[in-house]
Amino acid sequence: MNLEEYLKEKRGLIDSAITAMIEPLKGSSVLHAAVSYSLMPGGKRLRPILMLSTYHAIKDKEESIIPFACAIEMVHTYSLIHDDLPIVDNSDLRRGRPTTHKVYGSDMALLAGDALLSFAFEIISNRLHLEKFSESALLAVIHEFGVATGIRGLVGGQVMDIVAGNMDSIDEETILYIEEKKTASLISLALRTAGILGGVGEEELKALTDFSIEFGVSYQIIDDILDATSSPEVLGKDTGQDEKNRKATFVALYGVDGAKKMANEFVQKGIGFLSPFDDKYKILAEIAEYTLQRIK
Ligand code: GRG
Repeated sequence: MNLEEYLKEKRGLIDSAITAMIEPLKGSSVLHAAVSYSLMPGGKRLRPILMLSTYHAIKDKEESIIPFACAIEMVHTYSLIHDDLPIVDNSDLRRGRPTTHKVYGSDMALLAGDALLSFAFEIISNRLHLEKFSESALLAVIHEFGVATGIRGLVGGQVMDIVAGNMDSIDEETILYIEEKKTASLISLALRTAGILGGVGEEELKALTDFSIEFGVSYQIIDDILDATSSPEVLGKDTGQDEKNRKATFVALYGVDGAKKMANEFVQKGIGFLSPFDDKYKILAEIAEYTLQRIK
């Protein structure tokens, strides 16, 4: 199976699991409709695929981690819904369709995002997971979700993203802080969840974390490059948003070519952290390399 087929198969797995998970919420009519519209058919499912792939590399199976992979996609989708709102980036298009607030209104979009974040915690804290994982591993993962999505992660990064947009000048340190927090946090959460539930040692968990931070920063740089160079028809979302919102990005600081070079360097540095494990995490390196093709 080549990488594209692999990614497609894993996307299908995540899509089916998410569909089954949101089915019981149907009673909440408008909310279910807004949540379901935001989640399905969905995007690339990168974060859940990274989680499944990492866990599979460790345990040679993936079934028991699927709910956690769906939970991370719910967190990610919540962040996109809120990020698109008129009071934030004010975007009209996402994943090839009108944004959630364009269809359901800002009030429902806000609530759908809130509901998805809470739902993620409901899913990962289900006591049924105790049949597969230890109490301490599960508690650690719930804590990781809290840290990665909160002040020291996603929300903290987004706050700095907004603050930096109003600053007169931007520097590399500020941009790195934003990209590590708002984007690498969730990518790191995907790998760390797999590592913790897969029972890897401290050193291996650190290597997975180091890889994921470098890759996460690169993934955001790629997103910023595409925002400057691609089109809504190709990307399925609004472009030119960063310039419009005066975002602090490496594209703004070093130009498109400079940012491309950086995206490549971050991926290569990240892959280097996996080298002590030979081919064990080859799939992660392949996925990281594959994302660079978007800016070739
Ligand atoms: C300010 C109220 C308020 C909310 C903001 C926390 C938050 C909500 C946003 C976090 C920042 C954010 C949206 C980062 C996005 C990073 C990113 C690269 C998104 C695109 O990811 P892809 O390409 O998307 O994986 P798909 O659609 O494929 O899932």
